[in-house]
Amino acid sequence: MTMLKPHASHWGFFDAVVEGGRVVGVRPFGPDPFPGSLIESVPDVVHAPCRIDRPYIRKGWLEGRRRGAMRGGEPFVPVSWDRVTRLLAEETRRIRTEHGPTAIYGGSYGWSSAGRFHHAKTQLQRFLGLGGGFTSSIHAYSYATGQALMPHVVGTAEILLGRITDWEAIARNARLMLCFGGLAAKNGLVLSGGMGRHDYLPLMRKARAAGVRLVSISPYRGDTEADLGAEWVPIRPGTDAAMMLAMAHALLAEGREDRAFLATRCVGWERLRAYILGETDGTPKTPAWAAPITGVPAETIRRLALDCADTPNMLTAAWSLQRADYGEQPWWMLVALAAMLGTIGRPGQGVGFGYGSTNGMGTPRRELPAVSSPVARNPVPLTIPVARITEMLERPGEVLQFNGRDITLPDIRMIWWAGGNPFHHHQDLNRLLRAWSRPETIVVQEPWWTAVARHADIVLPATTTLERNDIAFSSRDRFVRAMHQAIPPQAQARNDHDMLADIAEELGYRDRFTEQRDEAAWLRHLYERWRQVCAGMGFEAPSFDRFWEEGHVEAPEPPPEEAYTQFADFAADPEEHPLDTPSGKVEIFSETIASFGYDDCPGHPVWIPPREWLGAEKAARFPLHLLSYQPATRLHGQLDPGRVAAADKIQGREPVLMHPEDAAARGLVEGQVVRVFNDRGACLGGLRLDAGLLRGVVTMATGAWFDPQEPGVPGSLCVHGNPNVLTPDVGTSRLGQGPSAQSCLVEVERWDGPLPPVRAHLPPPIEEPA
Ligand SMILES: Nc1nc2c(c(=O)[nH]1)N[C@H]1C(S)=C(S)[C@@H](COP(=O)(O)OP(=O)(O)OC[C@H]3O[C@@H](n4cnc5c(=O)[nH]c(N)nc54)[C@H](O)[C@@H]3O)O[C@H]1N2
Ligand SMILES: Nc1nc2c(c(=O)[nH]1)N[C@H]1C(S)=C(S)[C@@H](COP(=O)(O)OP(=O)(O)OC[C@H]3O[C@@H](n4cnc5c(=O)[nH]c(N)nc54)[C@H](O)[C@@H]3O)O[C@H]1N2
Ligand SMILES: [Mo]
Repeated sequence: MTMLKPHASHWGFFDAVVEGGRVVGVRPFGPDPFPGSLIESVPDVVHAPCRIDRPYIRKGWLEGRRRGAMRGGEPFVPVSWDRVTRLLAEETRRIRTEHGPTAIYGGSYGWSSAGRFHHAKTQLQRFLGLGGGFTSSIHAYSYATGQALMPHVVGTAEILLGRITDWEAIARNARLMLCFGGLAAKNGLVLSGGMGRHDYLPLMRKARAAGVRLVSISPYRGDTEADLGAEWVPIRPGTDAAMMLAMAHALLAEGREDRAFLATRCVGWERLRAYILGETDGTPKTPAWAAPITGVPAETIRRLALDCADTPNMLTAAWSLQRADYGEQPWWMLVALAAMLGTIGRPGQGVGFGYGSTNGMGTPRRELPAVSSPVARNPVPLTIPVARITEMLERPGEVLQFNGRDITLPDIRMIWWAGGNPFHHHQDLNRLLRAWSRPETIVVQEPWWTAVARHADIVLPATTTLERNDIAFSSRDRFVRAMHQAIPPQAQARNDHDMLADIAEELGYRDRFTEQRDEAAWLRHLYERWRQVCAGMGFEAPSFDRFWEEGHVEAPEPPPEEAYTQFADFAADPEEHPLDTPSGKVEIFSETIASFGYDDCPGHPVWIPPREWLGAEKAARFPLHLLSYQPATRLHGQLDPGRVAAADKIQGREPVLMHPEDAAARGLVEGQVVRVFNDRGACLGGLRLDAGLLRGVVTMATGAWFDPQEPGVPGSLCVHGNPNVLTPDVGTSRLGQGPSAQSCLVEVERWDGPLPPVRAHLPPPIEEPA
């Protein structure tokens, strides 16, 4: 018998087609205009051979090789749920007693799954918080730098993660949109929490049809869909701040800056102006100065600046620009440019970040409350910038400077991860692997044998979303989805909530953790709480039972005349609606940031050459700039074992995109396996030629599962193509301490050796007990 089960994922809503207890297919969600192909991988991954079937413990851990043990290379031994539950309760108690709660790292960064109740990280942090606390992380890999910076500049991080000026307002009012980093269509395939509609491309097309001229300033032509007809301005990676400064110079030279806006709605303009004109450092930031840095002709820079002065416009930059050395600078300078143009808060104009970074950015919507599990208070006040994890493990007791604070790094004895994969997301994996040897115990909850599970001591098999009931919700989408359980838990997998509830029971706080609700009671509770708040906001949502039966709730679309422009109130009346900055205005110069005394992020935007870029000395040895961007065929590491990702690989390896002339210069040909390397590591990839790349730039998507040829040995070749063996692990600056993966130089050569097998999608060696 065939059954259809309403379901949802970060890559969209769908119905699961179930036959004989297996998910055999998917049907896209009816109202979705552009469902995308990622859902097609769902049946493959749910029933993949690399599902974790039982709880496991690393053999060496059982034999006492804990602190100092190099993880990832040893077999695992299966254990029963009973035993592992008791053992984890004891271990958690012991670590807390001997070393205090800060010795447990529970930052657990990662996307988990779309369901809001069974959200693994939320469940884990609730468990650890109620149990006595843990060291946590702050900010997201996506935009950590912006999260630290923007509150100083415009008083809020909403300009990058919240309700930004919507596409409706842009289509109606703007006639030019400058997109640093383009508007990559692949990025709109996903939304954290899932979505009923992939509105991303349709909204861009609508703006284009309304007459908005799009300019994509990016090293890669493919960053904007061909049918959007965008002009392509190729730029060297990491140099956007220089181009923006030169645009500012061009505006100044023609007297086109909006003096009234700068005087009444900004502070610190005079300081930046002096820098642009070269009064403070002897270097005027002219277009001719920027041309050799950026590779963009001076005349193009000048013309674009003047076009902005002549035409109602929106400025945007991809989130990727700040995942780079000194990533604060291009974003801050983009705000300063919009301030010079006086566009901030004008209908459909100004500046916003991430229109090209995920579905839902700029989608017209009404504010809705969130459906979410309650978080528990963490009694430990210690949070580490999310991308400083290796440093935290390497330097216990030492001080890390961050956004005006001095953080004393804790001595971590236990790491516990649920719903994230540092061996996917973190930079310089060989360095992480060494630091990862320091704790005594590492616990990972995972449905699959991902790289983080393989590098754990204690592995708990989690169900996938198809094996439980849940509710999907995203604040950037109008739909709420009922996620019906489609199949029974596979093998001995259990959901994250239940496994933690049992450990909490051993530790004596089960009822505080569960609040004495089971799954069904939780879903009803979370929904009803949401429904009540909605009612207060004028939206009458149906009862839980009706919602569950119908499969989704749709909140009405706002009428077009409600098109939203961010900062409109402020622009209209800055006295009545000041920004939440110290001055109440846009801080082109920030006294607060200047007072930190960071030379890597001074008081106003500047050009600082990245540590790694095509203009660096190091480029003599590693002459190619590697951009490791988001994958079109999966979500990070998720869905990598599925058919969509598999179809894109070349001889089973992640594609490396290269300009045909760069390939010819190295004697390389399309479809060949290549070795990508630098001083930090090496991986294999499959060569794909693309004349839409700036010469000297190569790209690899993230997400091919880390597959070291010799597991557990730092520096080993990744045979599958995970670019994070190559990327540097250094904070953007002491202000943001964000990841700087995009500042990465490499070389590429032919791989002549025998082709090592990819084993990442098979279970690791397992030893049955005698
Ligand atoms: N070089 C480079 N690196 C990058 C980036 C880049 O641009 N370049 N981008 C960065 C960015 S922006 C991000 S957001 C990160 C993403 O990094 P992550 O969010 O860590 O990546 P995911 O692969 O989504 O990890 C989620 C994990 O949760 C697991 N999971 C799914 N459902 C469940 C569940 O129900 N229970 C449990 N216990 N686990 C579950 C999945 O199997 C998966 O392993 O990567 C970052 N890394
Ligand atoms: N399909 C799919 N979509 C995703 C994700 C996924 O895993 N799969 N992940 C989601 C997540 S977690 C996030 S945070 C967002 C990230 O969203 P983004 O950060 O916007 O995505 P990226 O693909 O890393 O980068 C977009 C483009 O920026 C360009 N770029 C890189 N460096 C520079 C530079 O220095 N200057 C200029 N001008 N351009 C540059 C690159 O050509 C790249 O293609 O994507 C989300 N969308
Ligand atoms: Mo992200």
